[in-house]
Amino acid sequence: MSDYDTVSADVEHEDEIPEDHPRYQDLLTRHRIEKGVDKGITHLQGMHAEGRGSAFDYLLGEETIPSANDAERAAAAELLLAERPVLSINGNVAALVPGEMVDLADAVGADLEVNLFNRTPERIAAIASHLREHGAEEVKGLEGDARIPNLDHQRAKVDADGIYAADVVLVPLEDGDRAEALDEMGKTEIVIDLNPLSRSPQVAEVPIVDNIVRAVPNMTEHARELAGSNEDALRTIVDEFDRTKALEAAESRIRNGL
Ligand code: PTJ
Repeated sequence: MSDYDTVSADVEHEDEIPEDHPRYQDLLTRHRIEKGVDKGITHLQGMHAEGRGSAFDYLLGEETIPSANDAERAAAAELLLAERPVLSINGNVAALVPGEMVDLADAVGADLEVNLFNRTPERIAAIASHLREHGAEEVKGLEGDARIPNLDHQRAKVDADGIYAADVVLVPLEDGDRAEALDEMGKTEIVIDLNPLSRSPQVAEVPIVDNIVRAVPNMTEHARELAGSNEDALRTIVDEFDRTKALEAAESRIRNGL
């Protein structure tokens, strides 16, 4: 019998998932993605992305490993130092952590921008109103009046006064091409991705190999704790973070359980 057999597949509300289930967090995450698809927020491809993420998380031990915690602290410092920080929201992020992204934006003074791989006006509007239901006051991404250079199709569209003008961008669960194109624009990128070998964390200044449901609340906690720190102290946290070591530590945990 697998761990999943004890929970019915057609759970209506997430409160029905027993919190003492050994795979509680994974079941909750799957449920939120399914609901996101039902609501027109999450693309069907988001289910595949979730499946991949879930497999990596299983191998990580479904916990925030120490190097990921260091990355989350460095990311919080980087966002606090930024002049124009933006948190990018796609269909998976909106389904999994809408209120948590609003809290993080509030803690670091960042804008929220909907930025989709599979961009349609309907999904943009659905995600923006979902974020507003979770407390967001302003949501960018509806204009799409600028383009990320060297990237084709709709996924290059961003707001001129949002991601296009940002100095630091958080891009969770991101497609590798866009992460590379943002990197080429000179943005400081913070990426959350459970696959340390994916191109997005590989190009990020701060790669966070952790489940977004754990990473974002932890970044907010770090940001609130660091909020009173001066610029030098924040800069030291950023400078002391070693992105190569963090990626190696995550890969080693996944491959060897170490
Ligand atoms: O909503 P859209 O149209 O912008 O599309 C969003 C998806 C996620 C479908 C799109 O960006 C996509 O196809 O992304 P990829 O190329 O599948 O990359 C998603 C990455 O996120 C993969 O490397 C997964 O391992 C990782 N991932 C999935 N779920 C989580 C995750 N990382 C952290 N936390 C998760 N819960």
